[in-house]
Amino acid sequence: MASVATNLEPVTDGKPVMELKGKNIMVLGLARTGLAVARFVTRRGAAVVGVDARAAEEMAQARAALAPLPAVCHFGVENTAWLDGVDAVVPSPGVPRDNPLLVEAAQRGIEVLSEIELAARFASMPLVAVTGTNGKTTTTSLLAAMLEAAGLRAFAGGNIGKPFIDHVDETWDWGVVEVSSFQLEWVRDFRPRIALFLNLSEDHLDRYDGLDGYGAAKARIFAAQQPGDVAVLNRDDPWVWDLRGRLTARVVSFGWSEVAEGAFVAGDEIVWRGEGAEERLPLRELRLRGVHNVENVMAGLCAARAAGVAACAAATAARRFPGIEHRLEFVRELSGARYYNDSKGTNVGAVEKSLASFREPVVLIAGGVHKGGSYDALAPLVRERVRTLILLGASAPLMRTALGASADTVVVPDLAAAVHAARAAARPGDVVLLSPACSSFDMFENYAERGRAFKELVQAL
Ligand code: UMA
Repeated sequence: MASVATNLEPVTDGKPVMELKGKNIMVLGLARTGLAVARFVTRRGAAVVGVDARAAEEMAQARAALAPLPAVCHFGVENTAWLDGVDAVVPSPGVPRDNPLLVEAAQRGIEVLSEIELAARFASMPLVAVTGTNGKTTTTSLLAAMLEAAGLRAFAGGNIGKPFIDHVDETWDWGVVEVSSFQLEWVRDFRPRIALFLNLSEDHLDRYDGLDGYGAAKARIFAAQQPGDVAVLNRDDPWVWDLRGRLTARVVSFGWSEVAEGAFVAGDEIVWRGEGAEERLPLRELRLRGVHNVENVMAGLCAARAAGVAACAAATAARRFPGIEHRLEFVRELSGARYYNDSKGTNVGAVEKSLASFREPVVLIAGGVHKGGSYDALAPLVRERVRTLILLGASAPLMRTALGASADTVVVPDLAAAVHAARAAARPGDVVLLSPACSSFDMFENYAERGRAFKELVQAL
């Protein structure tokens, strides 16, 4: 990184040194993260004790991937005796803190560290880390594009797609990692030079006691930052903005109203002001749609400028950025109605932002696995924008109770029925929007599979 000019002071402190050779590492959860961790630690001379709560018959892929490695695996049961002789435990993001093996490891004084913590200890590239309830993936991808537009090699990874640890042995000028609250639960020395906290609204309340517990896990993104680092905060999010007095890093902020330093919107332009300069980016030049995307671009500009990206390069990348799959993704127009796939809208905050992005009447398809929390906050926007509400999945009865009085509501058995009901309800000029406010695991492997299924059904109409 020494050859790349940035607006950051150089790193002066040393990272903790971790020796993996000859160590026994318990890898808890053997899906994407766990397999990447197992490959990484065995490459460095460690042996793996792999554990997954799922039955061996369901784990053919994991068994095949681990067979050539020095790994002993246990499927279907979690026995604390397997911690004997273990030096450290790396849980997957999906493993909750009260998992018996993690509780027992803590009691025995065995180190527990997340995959991003382990990766950061070995990574040589500087990191930008992005968290928040919504907008993480767009901002992460956009930031990587801004760094690339400045001629820097940057990957976008972490919670999106390829785990961070898979990038550690590659050559990059910057790593841009999307990090979830789950991944941040077990970090201690994970130190992004630039860390962004975009917003906080109710999500994952099946895992956290409340908004404060969820936010506190996300705020760990700043825990190891030093005075030369940068924290990018949303001024309009009270929970996030409240952190500003408690951070070690220099705070740079974005929001809708004018500030002396940071990003804001003036008229129909994004303005970035700092270091005695002012840059402007007309909103109409962006391909991204929606108010939330204006916030994502502002956050990206703040971080890219802190990383030393010239304003013109950052603005060019923002102009060209097409958006990401499953996030307000335009699918097709049929009989005058426009169909959008927003399968990644898996919580109430995301759906609010998506609905607010349209002026047209909306036929909304929602529902799936209930993650705790309330749907009441959606009622005003549903009343204002939604012509017909089509509900599916396990959460449909709860959603009908909360929202049924605000729009014509129908409950359907599956996504195919939802798409057909939407076509029947839509009039020319309407928007048909899949934005579920729930996760997908009752009917699909994940939100991406749900989004792809929706697109296929819409294309087949
Ligand atoms: N398991 C156990 N014991 C438990 C719980 C789970 O053994 O107590 C096992 C399961 O049986 C399963 C494995 O752990 O085999 C699943 O682990 P995982 O859920 O962590 O799945 P990964 O495939 O490793 O994916 C994780 C992230 N998943 C979650 O956070 C739930 C992926 O984020 C991420 O892309 C991937 O690591 C790579 O970093 C997904 C996600 O939904 C996209 N994230 C949430 C979000 O964005 O809202 C946070």
